[in-house]
Parts: sequence; C-alpha cells; structure tokens
Amino acid sequence: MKPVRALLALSITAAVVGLAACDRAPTPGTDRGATPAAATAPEDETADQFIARVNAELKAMYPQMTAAQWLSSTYIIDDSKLLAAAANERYLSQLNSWIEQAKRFEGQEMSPQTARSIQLLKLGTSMPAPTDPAKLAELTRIAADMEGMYGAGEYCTGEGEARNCRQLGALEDVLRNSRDYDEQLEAWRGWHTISKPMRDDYTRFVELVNLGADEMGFADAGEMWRSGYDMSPVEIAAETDRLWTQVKPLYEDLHCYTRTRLAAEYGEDKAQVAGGMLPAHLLGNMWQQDWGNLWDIVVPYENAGKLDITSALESRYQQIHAQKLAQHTGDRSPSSLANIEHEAQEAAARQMTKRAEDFYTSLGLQKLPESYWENTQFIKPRDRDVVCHASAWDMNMEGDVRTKMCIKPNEEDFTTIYHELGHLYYDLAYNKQPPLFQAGAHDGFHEAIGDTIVLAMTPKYLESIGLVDAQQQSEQALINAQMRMALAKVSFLPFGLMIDRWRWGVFDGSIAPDQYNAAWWDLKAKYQGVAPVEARGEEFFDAGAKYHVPGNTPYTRYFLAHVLQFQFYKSLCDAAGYTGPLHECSFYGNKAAGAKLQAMLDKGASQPWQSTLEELTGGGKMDASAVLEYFAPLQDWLKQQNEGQTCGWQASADASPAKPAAAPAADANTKPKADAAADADAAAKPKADANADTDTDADKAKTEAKPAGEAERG
Ligand code: X8Z
Ligand code: ZN
Repeated sequence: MKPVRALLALSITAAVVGLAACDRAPTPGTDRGATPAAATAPEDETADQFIARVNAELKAMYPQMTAAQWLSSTYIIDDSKLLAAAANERYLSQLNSWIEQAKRFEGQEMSPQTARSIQLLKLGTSMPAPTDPAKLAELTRIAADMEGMYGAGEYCTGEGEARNCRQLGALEDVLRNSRDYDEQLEAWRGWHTISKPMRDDYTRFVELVNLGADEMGFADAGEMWRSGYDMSPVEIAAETDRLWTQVKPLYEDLHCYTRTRLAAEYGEDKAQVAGGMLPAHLLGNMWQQDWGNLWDIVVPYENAGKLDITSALESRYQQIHAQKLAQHTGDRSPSSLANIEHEAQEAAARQMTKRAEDFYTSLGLQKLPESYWENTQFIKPRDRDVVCHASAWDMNMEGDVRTKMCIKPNEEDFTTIYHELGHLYYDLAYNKQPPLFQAGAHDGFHEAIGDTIVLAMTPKYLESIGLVDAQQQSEQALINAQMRMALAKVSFLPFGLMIDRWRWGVFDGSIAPDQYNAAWWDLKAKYQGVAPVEARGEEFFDAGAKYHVPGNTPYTRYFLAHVLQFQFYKSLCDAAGYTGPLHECSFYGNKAAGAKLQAMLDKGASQPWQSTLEELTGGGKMDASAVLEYFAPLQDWLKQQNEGQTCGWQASADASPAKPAAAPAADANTKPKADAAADADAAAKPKADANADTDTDADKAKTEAKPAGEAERG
C-alpha cells in the first residue's frame, strides 16, 4: 500500500496516516520552506478555504512523515523507530486538529468537492489516535515497535558456533522448496515465534485505537475502517459476504483437489488435519494465502507446458552472476565473492523491475522517473534489518516514488513487482489531484491495479518476453495455465476475508484478548479450511506473524481487489477489442486499454468509487462473475477430478472456546448491532455447507461482549 492513499482510503501502516500499507506521516513546517500547519482555524474561513488550507498543509508536512517512515522501514534501529513514531505523532495530532476544526462547518452549505474532502479527512488514518498526548505518544511508539519487531524478526537455533538464525525470507525458502514434512513444520513454527512478544503490545494498541475511534464518533476502529467505502459500514460488510458467497464454491473445488494431491505427496494421514482441513505448514506459504509454490505437487499435466517462471528467473540470475564473476578478475576472497553475488542480485532485481515497467509503458503510461531507480530498495541490504514486506511509496506527492522490496528471482516476487508498480502508477496519475483526493477510488482499487496487469501476463506474453518456451496450444496447457493463476488468486480469497473478520472482532470486543489465538484459528478453519497440526494456545499470537497485523494495514482491500481485478481486466480486454475467451486475453501493448486505465487512475478518490467503476466497466457494483468466467475451464476440470471425493471440511466447533463471527459488527448509526450482524451473517451463510458454522453463538457473544476500549471510555 502506499501513503497518501491511506489518507483517504484508510490504508496505512503502522502508523501513520494515510500512507499506504507502506508508509507514514508528516510534520508541520519544514526546512524546505513549508508553511507550518495551523493549530486553530482563522475565524472567517469558509469551508472551501479550510479544505484548500488543509490540502496545502498536508502536502507540506507529508515529505517529513514519509522520510521518517522510509528510514525506519529500511534501517530498523531504535533511533529510526523513535523518529518514525515522532513523525507519526505529529501527523496524527495534526489530523485530530483538522478534524476538530472541520466540525464548525457541519450543516453548512458547501461544494460537493469540499464535502467529500471533509468526509475523507475524517478517515485520514487507519490508526485513529486518542487526543490525549500521552496516549497518542504511547500509540505511535507501540506501532513503531511492532513493525520493527516484525521486520527484524528471526528464528534462532543452536548454541555457540552452531547458532543459526533465520529471518522470514530464509524460512519462506524452506516452505517454497522443501518437501520434507518436518523441515517445513520447523520453518513454519519458527517464524511464528517472532510474534509471541507482540501480544501485550497489540492488546494495548487495540485499546488505544478504539479510544481514538470513539473520539471521532465511531463505535470502534473496525467500524472506522469499514466507513471508507462510500456506503455504510454494514453495507460494505454485507458486500464482502455477498462476493465470498459467489466465489466460495470455486475455492472449495480447489481445496478438495489440493487435498487429494497433498495426500499423494505426503500420505493420507499427513495431508489433512481432523475434519479434512489442510495442514498450515504444507501449503508452500507461511500464511496459506498463495499456493503457487505447490506447483510441483498439484500440476495438472506434467508435459503440457509448465510455465516455470521461477526457473527462468533463476537462470537469468545465474547468467548475470557468471558475467559479473568473469568481469571481476583478481580478488576471490569470501568478501569479494559475496559482493559480486550481491551486485548480481541487485542487477537481476532491477532487470525484473524493468520488465514490469515495460508492461505499463507498452500501454502508453509514462516511464518511471529516474529518481525511482536511484531511491528504490530492490533487494535486502546485507548490513541491517529492514521491513522486507513489499511496499510502494509516494514520498512527496510530486514524483518521488519508490518501492521497497527484498526481491528474489522467483515468480511470486516477479508478480509482486507488477503489483507494486500498479500502486506507483496510481500515485503518479493522481498527483495532479488535491492531496485529499490522492487515494484510490477505494483501497481495493489501489490493490487491484498491478494485479490486473498480472492477469494479462498470459503464457503468450511470458513467451513474448522470452521467459518461457513456446507454449503448446492444447486443452491440457490451458488447464495448466489456469491452475497457475488459481494457485495465486483463488487460494487467496478466503484469506483476504478472514484477517479482517478477526480484526473486526478484536476491535469490537467480540474477540477478547484471551481468545486472540483461538479465534484466529477458528476463522482460518472456517474460511480457508486450514489448520495447524499441533495445538496453538494463547501463549502464541499467530496473527502477529502476518505483516499487516503489526503493520496495522487493513486487509479487506485485498479481498476486494481480488474480485475487482477480474472486472478491470475484462473491461481493459474489451477496450482492447478482444473478443475471445477471457482467460486468454492480454492487452500488453494496447494503447486503448492503457488510456482506459489511465483515465481511471487520474480520478483518484475525487468521486465515489461506484462512479469510477461505472466509467471503467459500465457497472457500479463489485461483482465476482468475471472471476467465475475466467476460471470456468478450470472449475469444470476440478469438478471432474473431485468426482467420488468427499469435499469440504469440518471446522471443528470444539477446537477452541472462541467462536468468532463471520459477520462484521453493525453500524451503530443505522441499525442495532445484533440485527445488522445477523443480516450480514445471513448473507455469508453458505448453502448446504459442510463446514461447521458457529455464527449464532458468535453473534451472541458479540452482542454481549464489551468493546475493548470500554473501560477507558467509561
Ligand atoms: O501486502 C501486499 C503487497 C503490498 S500492498 C505486497 N499484498 C498482500 C499480502 O502480501 O499479504 C499483496 C497481496 C496480499
Ligand atoms: Zn499493494
């Protein structure tokens, strides 16, 4: 995610405002000649003048915020965390002041643009902060600490000479490459040790943001997060239920087939946990959100085109490395060899990024500015801890855009680069808008841009860039290509949903701190049908092992993006004049598609997302039909493969005492909580569902539970 976006779209990260999942906040007044933000408003100021002033002050303070955040994410030490927390504190305090100042315009006549700006201002952070200075400082410190803990997290074994410490990247490599059951279990378990110490911090964090949300007039921070969608919090929650109901059968088909193939690899007993759930450590991904690394296990047709992008990228890296070795004759000391290796990794990462940029420029979009290539973090530095989780940054709202990644030559990182550049092209496009409109139409739009391009990375496109060999044109090759995409996109859907189901429950108090872990695994079971192979009691804090929890990045955006990207893709294919089957369309090189995309990006958050969606697709509703259309051949194939199998899973109701709700908390402003939750829940309830459903109990618990911040508020 990215900075300013957060502003409006509630993105953000650890701390700061509006920044995107990747960034943070500002400081008034700067040595660059900016005007200090006003603590109070001029008396005769009109609403239009107020918004013009906020826009100017925001833009002026923004670079100091992003600079501090960038430093703390690319150089994790106590000093940088302190500076990031301070910058965030200044921003959040200024935001509270602006929100207070805006109150005097309530009920007054003003232009629609100004009214929208004020509405967006009130959602200017995903970390609503209490106005009490001590509590605000405590909040920003906790946020910086948690993100630092995640970025520097490592799992160590052995003593003395035998001591071996591994960070996330090395542990992910095990899940990606090893097929040894125990080795994978150790890597998975090891990473989940890093979040144990976050539990108390997170509990306090929840109390503090709920206090902030309360002061801003929201029932809790989750309700505030759900308020950024140009519809009521209850409506957007029901929308997510509706979309999930559309795609759930497809996920279940993939789940069933994957379980069969895991059984062939590991044996019936080891390939499933009680109730038919998939073991969390065997899905090739630390969080079971992308099953792309299972390719060797689930490949439909061995000899029908593998699309082995990872091998192709690895061999490119090897070529670059060999060239660099040949150039550096002479010194062959270990440190010199390590330098050469590092240079080769950087060069390979830059080459992958150039390739991604080429897709965008082929559509007629601009080249990335020179400063992008100078300022970006492409690979993991060797001399310090950084937050490796990929992010895109708009540093100053006028062209200083960057990405921060720890790129390795594999397919997942390759497609993530396309994802991140999507954020940057959005930033660059809406930089012409006033700062408060510099955000995605909603946050799911921001996440969907680069992924739309990824859908257009068809086998033919990959062949055209020399990444894979000439592709067969056969039914089998088609199923292989669809499987490759489904492992990334379909497997993600329930994960995209469950994270905020958990956080919404945590924020509204229906998941109490002493149930954090049980509720986490109940939701993983319910939505994803995955489970740990051993007890994960409350001594763990497994949610904290996923970046977006300590980083405080809302996650519903990714679920929405995984639906929207198929709608965008279909529309861009239409714009390109394509008439064949949806899954074969690539609009690479098509300027008409590019113009359509650019027009959407240019709008930013200047109008309700429904209008922006309508201008692009002809309809103003999110809809998963395009997902189903795209995957229709694979879904037919999966159904054949699954014939005779008992599909589905039983999410054991007695696995833990916590029974979290599927449904979100209700909008206190529009409906009694219990009713609204029940509505959304009804929408979520699957027909003839094999999965255990604990909603009724959960809803009951929800209406009875006290919000986490209640004691403080009282
Ligand atoms: O966090 C991200 C991006 C940055 S916005 C790398 N994503 C989610 C994740 O990694 O969990 C992209 C897909 C989902
Ligand atoms: Zn993103």
